[in-house]
Amino acid sequence: MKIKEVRVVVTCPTRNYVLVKIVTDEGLYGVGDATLNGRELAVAAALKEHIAPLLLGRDPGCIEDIWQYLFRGSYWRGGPVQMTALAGVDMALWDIKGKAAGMPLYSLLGGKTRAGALCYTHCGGRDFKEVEDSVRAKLAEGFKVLRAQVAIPGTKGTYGVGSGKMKKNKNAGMKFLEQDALPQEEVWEPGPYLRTIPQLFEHLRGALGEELELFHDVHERLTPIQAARLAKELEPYHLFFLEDPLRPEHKESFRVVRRASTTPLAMGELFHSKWDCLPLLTEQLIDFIRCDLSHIGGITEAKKIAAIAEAFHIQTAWHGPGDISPHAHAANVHVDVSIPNFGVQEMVAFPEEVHEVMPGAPVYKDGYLFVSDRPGLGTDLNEKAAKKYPYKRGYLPTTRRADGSVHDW
Ligand code: GCO
Ligand code: MG
Repeated sequence: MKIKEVRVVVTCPTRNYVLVKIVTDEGLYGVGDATLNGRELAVAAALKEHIAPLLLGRDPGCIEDIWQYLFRGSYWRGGPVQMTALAGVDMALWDIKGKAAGMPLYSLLGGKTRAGALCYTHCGGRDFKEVEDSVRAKLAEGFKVLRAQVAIPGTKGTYGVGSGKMKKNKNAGMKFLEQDALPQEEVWEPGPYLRTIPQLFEHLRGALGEELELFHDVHERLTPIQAARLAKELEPYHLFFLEDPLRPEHKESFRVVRRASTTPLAMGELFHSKWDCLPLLTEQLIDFIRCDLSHIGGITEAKKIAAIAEAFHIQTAWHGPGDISPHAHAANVHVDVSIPNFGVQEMVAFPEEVHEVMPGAPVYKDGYLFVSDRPGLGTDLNEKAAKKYPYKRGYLPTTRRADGSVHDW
């Protein structure tokens, strides 16, 4: 079997997605996710201009060799754009391998270690009561693990509570990306944030008890000593984990947070390779590794990261936001259900437009996600439907401190 064609599809069914479709001379094809929120066309160009010509005529079954060829063979390796492009290719190749073997991906990866993947969803609100109501509603839907975010008094826009530059579609009630919107600017200060979050969890535990699993996403905003203070003050509320407390660049700083508390720590959505993860794993500075399969070069790299983590008693919690496609979500769950050290899986409920363009997303039932037994990833791409939703330039929000200086969003 040989690779005959590499197609790159950019589509915006409410938000932008980049898909790689690899077609073989035997008619089999695979589709992978190469979406990088806010920089979609950079990845599409890398794929079309630089990577596709390198794939034509190759055996799609040699996934590891193609991975090494695209990563090491290019000399200029790594980074979000290239690792997202590589992820798209990698997922498409695994999809083809599964289809050629007549096996679902989880079976190729060693077979099921569990029936479904325990998953979490997001709960946000303008005040503690709204967050509590949101948690209650999700508990009623069967969720067992919940992420809680709340608006911070005196700030403008809070991560995980608002929804970025999206406008409501009157007919569907869905939010769509605005055409050519520029980044929304939010204002954030550590003082009010650090005072509010422990109070939020005090409220939630008081109202809802100890049974449910709760956690919080810091979104890489704190300094090491601030993160240490937050982790310590959250100890009485027994979080499932504290997500991404520090920026991805200074991994050694996790030692400061680790020493200060027993709150479990999770990190990784901004990492791009196993080497980014290494010090946190080998020093056991975190409890959950939560890379994004679409930004680390796909399933091949995820399997290796999971294996290294297993040796250090660390579980996986792969990134699963709405800005990566159902193909990536399916890849997440195939890995989740086939490795021994799976922890939890982030999930989103995709709008109808996404299902129309990319059918086959994992199915949610009573707190767990399930993938189908169809060969490969079990997802597909409806190229005709994709054309109905042309690309719209869009950005993630940016954050400034009260004095106007740029801060991490
Ligand atoms: C999460 C993430 C996302 C990111 C988004 C950026 O935990 O789900 O933090 O919401 O902000 O993927 O593109
Ligand atoms: Mg996050």
